[in-house]
Amino acid sequence: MKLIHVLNGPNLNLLGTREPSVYGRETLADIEGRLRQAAGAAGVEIIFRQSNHEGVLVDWIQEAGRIGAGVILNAGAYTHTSIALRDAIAGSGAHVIEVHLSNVHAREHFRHSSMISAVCRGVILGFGSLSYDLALQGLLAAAGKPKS
Ligand code: CA2
Repeated sequence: MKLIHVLNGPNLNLLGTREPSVYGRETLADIEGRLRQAAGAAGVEIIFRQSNHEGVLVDWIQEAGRIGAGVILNAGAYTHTSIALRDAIAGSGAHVIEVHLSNVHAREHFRHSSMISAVCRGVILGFGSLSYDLALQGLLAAAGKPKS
C-alpha cells in the first residue's frame, strides 16, 4: 500500500477550536503533520482531506477504491446516518479503517450505532487524535492480508 487517503467528515475542521474536553486541543492540521511524518517513514504517501458534504466524501471513497489506496475515515456524524457512505465503502472495494476521536459508546445513545462499521476493515475509537496513528499502523500491517 503506497497511498493512503485520510478522509474527515463534517465539522472536523473545527477540531482544536471548540469542545476541547471532548475532542482535545489538537487541530486537524496537527494530526495531518504527524501522520504525514509517520507515513513518510514507512514509505507511504498521504492525501489528507476534510469535507462537510456527504457526496464529496462518497466521491473520495470511490476514488480511493479505484486507485487501490487505503482509507482512514472519520465520517463524523455521517457515521451514524449515512447509507450512502456505507454503499460507497462496500461498492468501491476500498480498504477503510473507521476512526473516532471519542469513545462514541460512552456518549449519547444516537452515537452508539455506526452505518459503516460492518463494511470497514477495522474500527478504532476513543484514543483522541492517537486513533488516527493507530489506524495508520493497522492499515499498514493489514495491507494485503485477508479480513478475519
Ligand atoms: O469522535 C469522533 O471522532 C466523532 O466522529 C466526531 C463527530 C461526532 O459526530 C461523532 O459522533 C464522533 C463530531 C465531529 C465534530 O468535531 C468538532 C470538533 C470541535 C468542535 C466541534 C465539533
